[in-house]
Amino acid sequence: EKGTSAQSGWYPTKISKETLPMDSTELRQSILKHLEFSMGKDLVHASLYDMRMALTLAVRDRVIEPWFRATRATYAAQSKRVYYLSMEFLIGRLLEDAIMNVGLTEAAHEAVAGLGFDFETVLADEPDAALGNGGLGRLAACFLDSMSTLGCPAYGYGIRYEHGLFRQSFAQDGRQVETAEDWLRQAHGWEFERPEASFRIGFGGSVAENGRTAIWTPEDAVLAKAYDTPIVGWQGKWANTLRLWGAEALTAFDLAAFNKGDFTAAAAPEALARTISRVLYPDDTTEQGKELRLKQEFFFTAASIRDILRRFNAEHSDLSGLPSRVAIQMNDTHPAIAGPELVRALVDESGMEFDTAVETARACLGYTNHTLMPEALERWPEELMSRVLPRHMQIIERIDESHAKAHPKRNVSIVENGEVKMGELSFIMANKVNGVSALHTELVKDTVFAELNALHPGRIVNETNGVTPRRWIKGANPRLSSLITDTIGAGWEDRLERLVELEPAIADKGFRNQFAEIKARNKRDLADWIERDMGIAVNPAAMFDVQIKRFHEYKRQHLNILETIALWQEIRANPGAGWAPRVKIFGGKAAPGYVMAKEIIHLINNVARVINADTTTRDVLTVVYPPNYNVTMAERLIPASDLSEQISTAGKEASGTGNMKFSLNGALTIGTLDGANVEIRDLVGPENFFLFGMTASEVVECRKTPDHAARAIKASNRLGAAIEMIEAGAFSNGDTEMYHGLTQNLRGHDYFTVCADFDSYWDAQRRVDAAWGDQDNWTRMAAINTARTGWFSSDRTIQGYMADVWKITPMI
Ligand code: HBZ
Repeated sequence: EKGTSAQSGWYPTKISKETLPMDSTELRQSILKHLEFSMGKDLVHASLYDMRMALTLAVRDRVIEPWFRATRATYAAQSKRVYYLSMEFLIGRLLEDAIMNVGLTEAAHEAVAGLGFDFETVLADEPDAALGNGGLGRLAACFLDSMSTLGCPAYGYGIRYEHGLFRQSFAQDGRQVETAEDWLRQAHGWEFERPEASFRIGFGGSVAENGRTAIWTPEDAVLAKAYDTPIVGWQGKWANTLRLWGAEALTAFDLAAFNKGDFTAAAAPEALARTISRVLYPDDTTEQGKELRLKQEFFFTAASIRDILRRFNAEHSDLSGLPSRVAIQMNDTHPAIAGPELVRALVDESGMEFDTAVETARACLGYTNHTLMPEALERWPEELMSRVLPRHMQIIERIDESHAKAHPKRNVSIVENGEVKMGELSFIMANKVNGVSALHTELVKDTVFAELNALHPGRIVNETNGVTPRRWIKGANPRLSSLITDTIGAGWEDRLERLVELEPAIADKGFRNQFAEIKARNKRDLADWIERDMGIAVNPAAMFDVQIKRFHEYKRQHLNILETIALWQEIRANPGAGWAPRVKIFGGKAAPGYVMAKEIIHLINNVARVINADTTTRDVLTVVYPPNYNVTMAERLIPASDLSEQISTAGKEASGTGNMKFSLNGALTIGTLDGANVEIRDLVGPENFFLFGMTASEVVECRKTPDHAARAIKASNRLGAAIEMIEAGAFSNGDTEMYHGLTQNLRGHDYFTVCADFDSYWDAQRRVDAAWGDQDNWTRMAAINTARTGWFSSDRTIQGYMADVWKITPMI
């Protein structure tokens, strides 16, 4: 431990062992051991990467004990297990979370500092695991944390993408530029490779009838190999497994081709097989119907089903008992092939009678719907399905036939107009179907699945989304966490309903001052980061007004930027009117092929450039849009936010989960009656929520007037002027064509009713300004948001799934 470091400018601080608490000493020894024996370095030569990996491995060691214990307890109790099948797990960084959950935060801090490294810098060295697009993938990650915290025996199953969600930059004058994400270029310190858990996954080929069963002979096959990551819950009481499948060729290398000197051909089989787990599809709203996507879906679903059956068969002999031991949750329709695949395995491989197999599979399966947007509902051409999965196509047709026979009066089918509708397939093969917020579940019943709901009353249930308070409060907002603990005592992290105990304290001025001071400090930290990272100076005393989420027209970032333009004009017209100073912050990515969303991104960057250059409004209005929004950036932004923008067209946002994170961290919401906003407003009270806009049914009504947008523009000078400024080239150096697509859409059919909701949004923003004027009252409202939103813990959500869908009781 002597000498100088490979990094210049630091020297190991000498700390005698006696002064360290036990854990810190032990951890330090463990880090040094891993530096030496896992990384092959001594401290003197250890890079930041080496230190981060050594710490990761030392912490991982501490997770092994609860992991084994949980596995053994589940096995001994023959307990039912949950299998959460998801194309996406948007995890972010793991190290800080794991350290927190095993109670090593202080020890790790001390040990790392004692070895001469800055703890925060070491944590920040970990790349985000960005194996997801947005809400759906992040929800899956929160669920993993909650299932482990609650002692719900569970496996997450997904794909080990080599490249996660693309990196975003604004290199081309404010346009989104995508580059490949590369998290696996470095070793992934958390995972265990499991070569013994490998399955051959076939595609294509032919089917031979064989009496009641069939023999499918695939044409191609790849190997699915398991990689396990332990997911430890709060206080290390339980740990589950995230099992991600990587694709490999069955034969790694074509030696014959190599020997003939054709090196490219020699590597071809390997390259081809690997494409299946190569990259995450970056589109979260439009269904692209690509063959590779179907193969990805089948690849991970089939490997998971085989793994589940292997585990069951190792413990039991009678497959009729499967539903009492196995609950499979399909996260949206991406794993919908689980139904037919399970039926195929039961019929073709175990000789079960077809109808019995369908019943058995259904008793195991649940399906979560995350969207009503027609363009996001998966449909596969029958031709493609028959070619890639011929046996599954037969099974789907048979399921469809017997469902139609059982319900002759109704007109619902899985296969229609040459397409296989995965939503209908999932519904019919699941024993429970759930929406993700109260409003969304009602819309699911009344719209997409109205017919099926009538045939199967009671099958649709609601499980309102939630977020893990460990990552989103304890980890992201340590200052607020300390205040909560000081006020209501320890133990709220896994009893988040206890946040209501904060409410009496809110009447106390001293408490409010502390609450305000925490927000102020978080904002100063964020302001420093913005200055360092983007070179933009923002006033930390201004209101931080934040909209962070994927870019989509229904989420209406363009409504926000139009209001920003109008506000800028109004401030210029009345500079002395005592404007509430604001920093408008945007964050988010657009699907690479989504032209309109990318136009909106480009516009925001150009509006930011123009407004930030205006010295007359600089003190009261700034626009910042840091590139490459991800989980880690969310952890930085949310605790520093005053105002949360949840402004989707009513009826379009299934739930939202960012909205919950903001409320919990003491931001007020400006929002529509959409998704879980409705439930947030019910809990915090209408007086602590800035509501605007049409309701879902009013939106539907509004669209019946074909020129609703033109009328709204005519009725609103502000809106008209803002659109005209864009058209006049005010944000495009005089180019009047640059945003033509966007402005024409707004003036034209404006499907997402930006124009019709504009004035209402403007008025709500001015109510926000007025409320900001009374800082102490603002703090009171913000603290009420924290105190009343404990219900949005994903622990509560998972308890709902366990009781209503999975029928599992917790093990701890
Ligand atoms: O799921 C989101 C909803 O938009 C949001 O309202 C909800 O809170 C969240 C969790 O329930 N949906 C998605 O994030 N959807 C996807 O990410 C997606 C990804 C790939 C697809 C389709 C959708 O092919």
